[in-house]
Amino acid sequence: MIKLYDSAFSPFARKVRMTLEYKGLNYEAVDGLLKANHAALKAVNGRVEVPSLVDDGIVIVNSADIVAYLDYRYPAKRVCPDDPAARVHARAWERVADTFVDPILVNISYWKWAERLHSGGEWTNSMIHASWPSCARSASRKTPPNPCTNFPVICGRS
Ligand SMILES: N[C@@H](CCC(=O)N[C@@H](CS)C(=O)NCC(=O)O)C(=O)O
Repeated sequence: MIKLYDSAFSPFARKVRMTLEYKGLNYEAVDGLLKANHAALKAVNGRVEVPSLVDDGIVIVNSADIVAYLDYRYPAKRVCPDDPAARVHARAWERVADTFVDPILVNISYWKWAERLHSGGEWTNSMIHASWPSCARSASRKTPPNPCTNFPVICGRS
């Protein structure tokens, strides 16, 4: 059975969870950031980061690599398009989400809720401004029809 070192607070782990669920794969999720699971996670990933995935003795770390592995190993219901141009487009969106969109969402949701100092406000505004050129570039790229348009969240279409 696939084992996912997960965390409800991690947007990277959420990306992997969404991929597993979209593909209908059975998996066991453990909260990798719980103190009780620290040693187990460290044994598979020296950086002690989620998401980390173990499948049939293979350890994969880093969300983009995990998604790419799952698409290759379980090709039914692919999340990344086969067409080369569409693939480049999808990866560009993934990078924008990983570097800008998710940190902004985390900052204005979890940390705001947890009343962390510096959440929301200036930091969020500066991130939104910094991310704008990348978002605009990704949105304006011409891309061929995408085979997974029926999965709006991953492909960014509705
Ligand atoms: N580039 C990595 C980033 C993973 C990452 O930053 N994970 C964070 C949670 S979002 C983590 O595990 N941090 C360890 C900690 O908080 O102790 C990926 O895409 O998977």
